[in-house]
Amino acid sequence: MVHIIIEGNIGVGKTSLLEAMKETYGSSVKVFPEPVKKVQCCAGENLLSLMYNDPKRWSFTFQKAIALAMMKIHMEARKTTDAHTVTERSIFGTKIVFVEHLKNKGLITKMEHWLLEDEFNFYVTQLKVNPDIIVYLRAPPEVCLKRIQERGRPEEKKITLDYLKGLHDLHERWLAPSCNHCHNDISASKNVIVIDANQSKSQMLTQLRSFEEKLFSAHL
Ligand code: DGT
Repeated sequence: MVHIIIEGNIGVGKTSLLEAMKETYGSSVKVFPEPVKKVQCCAGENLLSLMYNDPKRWSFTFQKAIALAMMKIHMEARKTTDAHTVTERSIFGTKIVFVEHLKNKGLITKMEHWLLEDEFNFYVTQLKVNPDIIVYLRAPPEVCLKRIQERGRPEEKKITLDYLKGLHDLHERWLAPSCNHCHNDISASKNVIVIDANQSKSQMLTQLRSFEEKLFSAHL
């Protein structure tokens, strides 16, 4: 069985693709949506909202919560033996994109960064999270911003184009095939399928289906 992860910027359409895969492949795939609901209601508070309103105060707490929630999903996916698994985001994206961005912007301290890295290294080396393939949904940050504004999650009102550009660049460094920096990280040594997400949900699915053979035989 293959463990697939879906990565891409905020608002790019990961949830839509996940739903389309569920409809298309039925019980042969088990999908694991993002853990964002867990941070929208965390010990009675909305951690997603706190993080966007005061990133310096809450980003470290947020990353801890997301990392643990992600790991629970990875562990659950690993236990699945009767279906391919598809998870929305991964512990790798958490570290390589979000934690890196927070460090670059000075929104976490050096010590907080160290703690998050230490935790990540433990998770990946000791608990052996091992995805087979990454599907990278790629769209211009302007398109992602438009979709975020259209869906209108109240917590996300403060998301700026600049923020999305920063996240986009980190995704590109990690997963875009033409980039010299990619494939230099533990997870990016895996197979990557790049999907043009500047398209409708059905067109994204059509693109993905053209990679079916690679997708479902990816054992590295
Ligand atoms: P989609 O289906 O591609 O539109 O994806 P979204 O935007 O529904 O889901 P996602 O995972 O990109 O993000 C949900 C919210 O949580 C969004 O406001 C970004 C935030 N988020 C998720 N993971 C992280 C993280 O590790 N760090 C930070 N700072 N924010 C994160």
